Amino acid sequence: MIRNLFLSLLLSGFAIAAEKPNVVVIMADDLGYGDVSCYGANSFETPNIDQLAAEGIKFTSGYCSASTCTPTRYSFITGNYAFRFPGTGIAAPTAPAIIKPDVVTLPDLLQKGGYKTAVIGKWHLGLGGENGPDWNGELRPGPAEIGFGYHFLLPTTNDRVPQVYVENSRVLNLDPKDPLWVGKKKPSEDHPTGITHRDTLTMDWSHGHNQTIHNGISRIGFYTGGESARFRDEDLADEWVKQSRKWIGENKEEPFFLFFASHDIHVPRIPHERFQGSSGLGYRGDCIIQLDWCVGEIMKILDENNLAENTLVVFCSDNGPVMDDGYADEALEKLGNHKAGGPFTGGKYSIYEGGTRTPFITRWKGKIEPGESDEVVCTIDLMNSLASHVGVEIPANAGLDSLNVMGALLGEQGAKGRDHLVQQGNRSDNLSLRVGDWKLLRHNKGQGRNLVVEKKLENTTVPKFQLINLAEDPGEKNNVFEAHPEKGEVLKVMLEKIVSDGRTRPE
Ligand code: NG6
Ligand code: CA
Repeated sequence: MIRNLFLSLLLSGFAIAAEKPNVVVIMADDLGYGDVSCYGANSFETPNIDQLAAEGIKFTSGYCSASTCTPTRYSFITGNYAFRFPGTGIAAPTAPAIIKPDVVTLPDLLQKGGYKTAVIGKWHLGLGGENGPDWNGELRPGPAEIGFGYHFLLPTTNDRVPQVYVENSRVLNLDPKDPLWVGKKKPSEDHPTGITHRDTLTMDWSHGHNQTIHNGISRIGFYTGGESARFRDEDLADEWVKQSRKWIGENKEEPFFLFFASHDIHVPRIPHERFQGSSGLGYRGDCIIQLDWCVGEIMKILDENNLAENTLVVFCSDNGPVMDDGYADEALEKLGNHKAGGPFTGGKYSIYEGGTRTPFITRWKGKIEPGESDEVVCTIDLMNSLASHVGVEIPANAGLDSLNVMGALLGEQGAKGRDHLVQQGNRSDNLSLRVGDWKLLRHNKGQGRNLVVEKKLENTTVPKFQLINLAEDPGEKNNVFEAHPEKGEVLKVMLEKIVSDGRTRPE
């Protein structure tokens, strides 16, 4: 009896020693540094995100690791720079699972640490084996095989087909009598597309995005069937919140990790009717208001369950802003004075700061002292930081580029963020390297993308190498490579070594 008491005291002592907060990572889609009011937007308000920042740490050098979706998400989950792994670029609707079951992931490590894990929202990391997704059967491998105990997904990204939810490896509400077919080729001569039925569209396309039509919007890719499983674009945000409320309610007794992968503000930007017109900036702005609402709801869910004081919330984005990304949704026309990239140059697809430096906020009530931090932190670091914090060891051959910056994420006195960071563009050989205030940009083929985010996307000719002093020139206007040749050379060699070494996390 006494021995048992002693044992249980000892065990509970250990439980206290390894601090295991719940973790909610809210990743926005295509949200720029200047797209929320606490980061300088003044054409509209984002009160919930502002409140999160006021209660936590607002990072001024918070990054995602790439300026498009799939590679950033790949790196967030695996801790590996995506440029090292071919096949991690923007995934097609029929892409097989990009992260194979044998890869050690962030959710794997947290599961090992006793966490319940879930991803709710946009996936865009492929599903299924070599032949791609089996839409009418089991969509494996997928999130379930790489550490997520539960998933409720938009399988690709919503400008790509199909518009169905996937819950625990199956398309939800699918009627076997009406199978879902998804493919790259037009299924029949008379299959309506954004080209043949352009006059029926409720939102016109501007480039690409002119294949199968669903909900009045034409998409990338073709599909037929699965009518009973199809959703309305307007309802996505509500669905993510609803499923999160349910999952958190059911899993709050154990430590949990929720990856809340919002689709806002990716194209097609179709906010719920109640948000339409709310920003004055057209649907792009309205989707930011919708995203802000989601953040407020997640905070409410934590409060309702009395969880705010033992939950670390991380708010981030998967890449920087873009205006016209394939639909005529008036993002550019209604922009006014709004600066989606804040003070930075470039946006989605680019290796300028606007492509990867985004809003980045951490909040943990009662633990994190509210404030602002200029330490460099990146979504790729969450794997090492969280696993280390909860006391789970990372195998030597995993999380190759994930660094432990937990002290910085928690705002601990004197704690440092990264001393260097590689940023990847749309082309995986366009890389930049930030070391302190210095930044080297390498455009391997001399082609950059949309340096000015307030312009239609285009390729721009740029020097192969540029050197920038971010402290003096955050807008990356002055290439000082020739004025500081030694500095430029040092960074060039360092970048080459980072690429050829195959890892940056010390062994
Ligand atoms: C591009 C698409 C763009 C968007 C992007 C992926 C065209 C012309 N452009 O190829 O609309 O879908 O891929 O965005 O098709 S991401 O945020 O998911 O990476
Ligand atoms: Ca994105």
